[in-house]
Amino acid sequence: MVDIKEIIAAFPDYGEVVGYKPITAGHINDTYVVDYKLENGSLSRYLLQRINTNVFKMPVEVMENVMGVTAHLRKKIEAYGGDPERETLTVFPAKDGKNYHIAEDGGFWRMYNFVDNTFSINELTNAEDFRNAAISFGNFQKLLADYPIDTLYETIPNFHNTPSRFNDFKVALEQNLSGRKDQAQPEIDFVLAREKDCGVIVEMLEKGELPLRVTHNDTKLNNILFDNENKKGLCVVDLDTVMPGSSLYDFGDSIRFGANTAAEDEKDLSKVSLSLEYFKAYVEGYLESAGKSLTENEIDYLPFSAKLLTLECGIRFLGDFINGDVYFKTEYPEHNLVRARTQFKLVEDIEAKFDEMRAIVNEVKNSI
Ligand code: GN1
Ligand code: MG
Repeated sequence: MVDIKEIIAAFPDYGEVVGYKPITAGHINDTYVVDYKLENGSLSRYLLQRINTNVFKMPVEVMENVMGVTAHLRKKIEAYGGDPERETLTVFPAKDGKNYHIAEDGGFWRMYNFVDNTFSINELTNAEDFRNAAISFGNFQKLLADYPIDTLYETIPNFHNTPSRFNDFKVALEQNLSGRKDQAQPEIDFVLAREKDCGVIVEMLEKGELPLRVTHNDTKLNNILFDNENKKGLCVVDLDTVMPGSSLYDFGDSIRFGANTAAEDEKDLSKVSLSLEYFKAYVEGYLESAGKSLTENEIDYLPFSAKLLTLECGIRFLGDFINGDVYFKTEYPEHNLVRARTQFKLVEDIEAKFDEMRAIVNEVKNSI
């Protein structure tokens, strides 16, 4: 067990520590909220996170990316008259001046501001919230459009390289480290039947048919903080995977998570489907905010990206199940298999609705 007090002590004494608690957010890092009482009696809240170094093997470079990206965003936000303290994350260095602290057990920690008066969404109840999410991620992409892409470290190589994910999956099958391969034969067959889809985006990037951009790469709906006051997207968080990539990665992953009519780990597959209403709202918000900077191909492949990113995530969940749950946090033994099934059900539904999705993109494209 880590001694959180010791970790907190490595960061500046903002005031008296009056409380700290873990929050369950994300499948990778560990996050705590720390409350300080300041000298003037007011409370100030910070976010303390342990970066999962099994996943992020280059945590120092992750922090360099985060520092660079947040500095860039801060300047842009100031320029348009926004509030950089709330509209992007701020890293608070440790007492030794580094932007991280390595604990005795090797744990890699960092401190962020906690953006007050915000909420996050795990499951949508209306299309308007999703439209706002699209505007946030679209703006995020626009604000980073002139970021010097060559200065970004590729902190997880081949993160959205689906053929490389497919190969990892085949290795997992061969090794069958968990011995659970037999429990997942229909799901394995589902993946193997879709091998040829895997290379589409990567090959277009290689051929220059899609531009390389600075992308977020983990555009789950709950990686946006919404403003309590106006209910609009305020701050894009979870910047650890900001890397060079395709805009389609960000669009596709948003749809995978947000336009699913059920949770990412819903067991009842009859509840899992692609909401065309939510899809349309996201396309509208995204094209409204980022549309003018996108190429024809980037727009035309939006529906395909939803399918591919959902397939890819399912491949990763299933691979992790077969590897013995070594990557994603799980709450019960079959959790990764359940997540994979959900993704594959969604892929199937996207395949069934593909023409309608294309029609929606064309309709929205022609209206902007
Ligand atoms: C992980 O940490 P979190 O929950 O934001 C994963 C994403 C997956 C996602 C699936 C670094 O994101 O790639 O899409 O789970 N992050 C990493 O829910 O692998
Ligand atoms: Mg993440």
